[in-house]
Parts: sequence; C-alpha cells; structure tokens
Amino acid sequence: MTCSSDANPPVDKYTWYKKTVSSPKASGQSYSITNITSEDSGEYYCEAQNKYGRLNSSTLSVDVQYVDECTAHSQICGENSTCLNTNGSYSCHCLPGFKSNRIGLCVDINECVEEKRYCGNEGLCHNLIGSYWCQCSPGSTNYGHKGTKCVELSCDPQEAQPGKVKPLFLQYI
Ligand SMILES: [Ca+2]
Repeated sequence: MTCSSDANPPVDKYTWYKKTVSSPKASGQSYSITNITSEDSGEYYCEAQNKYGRLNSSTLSVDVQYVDECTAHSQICGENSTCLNTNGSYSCHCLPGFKSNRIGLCVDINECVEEKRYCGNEGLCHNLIGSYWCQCSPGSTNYGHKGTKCVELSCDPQEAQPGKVKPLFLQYI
C-alpha cells in the first residue's frame, strides 16, 4: 500500500494504522505486509504529517482470503516434517523415518525396537536419526542395500570355500 499527499509543504512523515489497533503498524510512504495471514484482514489507513498538522487518508479494506502458511512461515511445522498447504489451512507431515509424538513433534522412529523386524532374523539392526541400517551376520546378506532385510545366502558355504570346486564346474574347464 502506498500513501500519497499533495501537502504543501511536503509530508514529513507517513504512518500506517489498522482500525481497531491503536499502535501504528508501520511508518514510511509504502507499507508491505510480510508473512501475511488471515489475521491481517482489516481496514488500513495512513496518516500524513507536515509541520502544520496531520491528516488521515480514507480507509482501504484488505481481505486475506488465501494464505500459504507453509511459505509464509517456513518453520510452522517444526523439524523433520513437511508442510502441506490446504484451502484455508495447512497440515504437517513427518518426513520418512520420523513419526509424530504425543505433543505433535516429529521424532525419529527407532526401527530396531519396532515389532516389524526391519533387518530380518539374520541382521543386527542399527538405528540412525531418520533411518537405520542392517548389519548382516555371516552367511547372510542384503546385497548392499543396507536398509533391507538380511537373508540367508542361497549357496552352501561348504561348497563356496576356496579350493573346493564343484565337480559340475570342472566339466567346463
Ligand atoms: Ca531411525
């Protein structure tokens, strides 16, 4: 919003007010509302002042109908969560690997104590913030995908030992 006046001598000071709010909202010829919310709806006017006096402008009505709270308040959802803007409101969703606790904060899921055995019966689970990894016991593997279950290696460890070549294999040498 911009205030202008043809006062003579020129205006020394511009002050912005919102009706129903006694203290000034801003000073300066232009007033921009940053981080706008529906609370900013209302009637605004400016006061122009020079050395002889002051005069109020007519009021300007501002009606905030659509606000993207996620953009206007980047921290609105707190850590480890994403914000989803909705019509007239917003919602917060925990990032993968996090879940909402009793007071609505997104906290790490300790996959290693969950009932679902994330690492299978053959893996040792290590919890990380937002994640976890599986350490496979000898004879098992998750084929390099550290976040997946360890499964038993399908080949027979006895036959896989060096120096013991399967007869079937010899046929091709
Ligand atoms: Ca975790």
